Amino acid sequence: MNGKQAAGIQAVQEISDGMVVGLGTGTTVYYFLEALAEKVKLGLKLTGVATSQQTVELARKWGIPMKPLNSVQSIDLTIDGADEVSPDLDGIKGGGGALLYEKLVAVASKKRIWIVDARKTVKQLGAFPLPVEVIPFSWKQINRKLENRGLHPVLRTQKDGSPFLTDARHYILDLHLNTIENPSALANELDHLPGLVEHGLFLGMTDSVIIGYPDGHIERLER
Ligand code: DER
Repeated sequence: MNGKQAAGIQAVQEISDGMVVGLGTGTTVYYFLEALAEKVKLGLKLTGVATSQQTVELARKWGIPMKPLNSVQSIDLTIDGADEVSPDLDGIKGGGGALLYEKLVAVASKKRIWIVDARKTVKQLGAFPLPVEVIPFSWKQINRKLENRGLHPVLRTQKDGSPFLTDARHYILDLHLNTIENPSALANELDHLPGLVEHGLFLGMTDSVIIGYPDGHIERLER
């Protein structure tokens, strides 16, 4: 077992019959979905709301019932991964390219839990490049603005060198910042940049974090 698997399996304990559950995206969530599917096979009733096509395909393969976000009134609990988690449970997300739909599902959720392995916990955010999702139509203008602000943007590309496309068909610029002194000030600045659709600073957007370790033991942080 690895830390991601331990965290993913542990998170299934949070799901009870009849819940509407936000299904995050990424390799840790993969283990959560795999374990959740076993409970569905044993009769657990739930409605999943996926945060990416990648998650839709996994949930469909494993028989987890789903509805689109627009078809549910609210979400009881969202389980998602994260790329970095700070001591005050702020985080950087978007490493998997799903940050826009993840944030929309997160803000529609009564409760949110992140599942991570121990490597994701940091003293200060920023070592992981901060993803920002931008509209292709004006990405070069936005890239220049971010460069002029000293935020070191790099266009995320696929193996063939073409721009990575999100499920919403946007581009992603990864900001290589090393450290982020004031996450809320940076989030506020990015929120007001025309053409920048969303960023990977998830501040105050989780209630708990389940940390998994390779020996299978679990730590849990509460807001
Ligand atoms: O894109 C995201 O925010 C995903 O949740 C992802 O980056 C989580 O990371 P993982 O694949 O290591 O679980």
